[in-house]
Amino acid sequence: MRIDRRHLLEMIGVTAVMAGSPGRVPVLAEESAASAPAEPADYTIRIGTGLVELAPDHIVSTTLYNGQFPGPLIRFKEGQRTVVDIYNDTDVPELVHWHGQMIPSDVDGAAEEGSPFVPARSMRRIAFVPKPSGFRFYHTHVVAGADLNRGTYTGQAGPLYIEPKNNPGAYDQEVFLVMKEFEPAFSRGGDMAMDMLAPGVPIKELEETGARADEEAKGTPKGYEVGYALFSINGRMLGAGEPIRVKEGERVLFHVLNASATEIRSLALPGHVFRVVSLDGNPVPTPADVPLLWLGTAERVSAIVEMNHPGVFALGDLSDDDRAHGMGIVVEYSGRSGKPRWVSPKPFRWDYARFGEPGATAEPDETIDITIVKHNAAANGFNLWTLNGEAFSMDKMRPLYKIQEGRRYRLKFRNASDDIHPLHLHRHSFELVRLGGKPTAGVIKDVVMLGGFQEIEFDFVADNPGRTLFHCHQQLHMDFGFMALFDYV
Ligand SMILES: [Cu+2]
Repeated sequence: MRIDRRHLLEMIGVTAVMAGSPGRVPVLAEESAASAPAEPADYTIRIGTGLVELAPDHIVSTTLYNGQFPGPLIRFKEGQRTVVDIYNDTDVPELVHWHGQMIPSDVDGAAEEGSPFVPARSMRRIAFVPKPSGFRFYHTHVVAGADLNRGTYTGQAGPLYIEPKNNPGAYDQEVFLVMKEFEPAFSRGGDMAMDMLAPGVPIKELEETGARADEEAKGTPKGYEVGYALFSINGRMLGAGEPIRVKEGERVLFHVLNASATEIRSLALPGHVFRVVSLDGNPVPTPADVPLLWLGTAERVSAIVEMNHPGVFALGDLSDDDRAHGMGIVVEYSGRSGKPRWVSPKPFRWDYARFGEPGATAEPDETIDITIVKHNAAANGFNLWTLNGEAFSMDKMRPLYKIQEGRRYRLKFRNASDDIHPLHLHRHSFELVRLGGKPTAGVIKDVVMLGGFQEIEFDFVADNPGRTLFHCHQQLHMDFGFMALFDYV
């Protein structure tokens, strides 16, 4: 989606009109019930079923925000109180989660933290002060379980940018890219093994723990996985939408979001390099050039590409099959035409530490060890996930960890499974401390990929009181045990 001011103003204008649509009884959140009801909303999100034309011969029906995919680009101003009306036109309760923002639990949009649902056929008004600045996003946060018409399998996701108080911006064009699959289906086939994270050497002890869990499963094969028929960037299959039009010498700032429910995505532009400037919307200490990007579910990368190789190219995923089914978008230099070119890049290991700085992070006040184990097909044919032996219970909603405001916590994850897990902490960001035994500092994120049979350590400061959810962002994992709650004492 290309951004221009006129378009943005139109979008705001449209939503302001929709906020006043008649015939509905608003259910107001407690917070706003006390404030003036006449206050107009700054934004309105409408959840409802609609169509997405991925290509003329591929029109899918799913649940959308404001009738479109991706949901409208929202631009908040850092530190400026914002009122959002969320209308739920569906027959099931919904939740809008403000991913990557440090806001209170009741508006964060996670039931586990105590955010109220937006009831079916009703609305809810929320208000909060957006922060911190940078590239965030918003998406549904309900349990999908075995229902592929719910949760992040639907089209409920949209990019969100929180404008900093002062914008540096040394670029000519800003382009938001939302990567997303459609038409999901379960299969018995195992996850495709992916080996793209540094350092990539499996830890023997974790392999042994994983093997013991397999033995306990008594030869039960692995549980269901999800595959997709259609792939898209900004809701269009490769070649079906408008190209990104560039001029030679231009510096284009790409904000890339992996809005997949379950997949890890990659992105390359033949003949060009990405200068990564931000991860998950947070500027990195060492911007660095890379030939391609890897993004776990819900991760964001902001990167500048200098357009110095005129032609027509596919900016696309490395997987030939996924690209053939739509995962890409055409980049077209002015004055150039023809079929988009694709050249597969050489293998490249993704290493977050490349963007960090040497030197040590602050010492934590406390370290929490968490071992992740997969129990094959233990939940009605789905893999069940445990953290230190416990699968999260949606019925009990018991906080596993008590934390204290002001303290710095180090989370040390040990992955005794062969899957990559995009680990996500709500309402806080964290600093990467150690990746596969290698120290780093200064990389601030809210989602990080943990490779199969690997370890990772990150620190967060307990600076936003309230229930805080931690989970794997892979919908199939979070729905089947891979969650934990932190609560402030
Ligand atoms: Cu996971």
